[in-house]
Amino acid sequence: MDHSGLTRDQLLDVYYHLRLTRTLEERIGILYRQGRIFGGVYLSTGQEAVSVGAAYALGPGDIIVPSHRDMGAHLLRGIQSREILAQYLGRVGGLSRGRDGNVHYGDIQRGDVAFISSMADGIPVATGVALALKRQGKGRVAMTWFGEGASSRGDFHEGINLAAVLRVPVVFVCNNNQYAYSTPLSRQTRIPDIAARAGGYGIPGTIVDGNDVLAVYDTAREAVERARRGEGPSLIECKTMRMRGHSEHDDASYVPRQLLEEWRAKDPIQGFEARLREWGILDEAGEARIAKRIADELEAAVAWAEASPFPEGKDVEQGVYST
Ligand SMILES: Cc1ncc(C[n+]2csc(CCOP(=O)(O)OP(=O)(O)O)c2C)c(N)n1
Ligand SMILES: [Mg+2]
Repeated sequence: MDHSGLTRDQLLDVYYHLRLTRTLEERIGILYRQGRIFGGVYLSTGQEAVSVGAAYALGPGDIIVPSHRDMGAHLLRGIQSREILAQYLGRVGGLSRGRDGNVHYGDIQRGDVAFISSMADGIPVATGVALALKRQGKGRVAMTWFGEGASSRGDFHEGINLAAVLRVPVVFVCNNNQYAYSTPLSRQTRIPDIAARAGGYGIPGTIVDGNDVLAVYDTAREAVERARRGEGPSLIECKTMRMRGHSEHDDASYVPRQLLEEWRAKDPIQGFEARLREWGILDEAGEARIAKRIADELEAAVAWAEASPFPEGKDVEQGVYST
């Protein structure tokens, strides 16, 4: 059986990151419903394999430009769950040091470019990052994530076209979760596959089962290797489903229940767990150990975040202007 060339420890690490992503986001959802979070909360529940699988294909020197549903990518880049919780709680310990109450965070030191809220604007930014990396000539690559809705915006087309023409080392990962807020795919584009858009720019476009973490990893690894070889960008379309509302204030009542049930049966974490068990890599005790490790980590993380103070008014300009 092919395990994507990953060792047993790496496979368990992938599993840990999938579960950490889900559990951390569930915790954030609870904090939101308790009224303790200031901004909106956009979860990746049911599509965690897109950010985890793709980010797992990166090396330490690579740079990510995630979007609002890519918690797994932040975690794999070394952002700590406690920093993310402090971010959502608006505390000084958060990545924007209390200046933002949700998703606009990253850390350039760790190769994580903060999310830009304007949909698809991460694409030209990732192209610029990749141009800088190409000029450095060290074989580093950039990877960016966005939704299928974002792929109908101008920045997507201009950014990908420029990346293709300049042959810069960037991987474009589209999470096609069927909805852009309340708009289903069929009402925002006539094409069924976002990957087809790659053809318009002369780059490879691949469709992958976005709920199969190893399939996402395999496809991303190929695209990353191609970029490292100097062969330019690729577009990967991960077919998945948004299992929550657009944000936690939205009950997604406009999404057919039947569709959600179909996708619930294809849950990426349960599916991967079943395979790990089949391969003899995970058993009940191992699963319980990982669950406990995550629960303990998040307990400590929430306590750490809550102990972190709110920012002081006098520091509001700190880090805002270039000095
Ligand atoms: C230019 C722009 N238009 C509208 C919005 C409001 N908005 C935020 S997320 C979103 C939907 C995005 O859908 P998609 O790209 O499919 O990503 P998903 O949320 O499904 O992951 C919209 C319309 C925005 N942030 N930026
Ligand atoms: Mg979408």
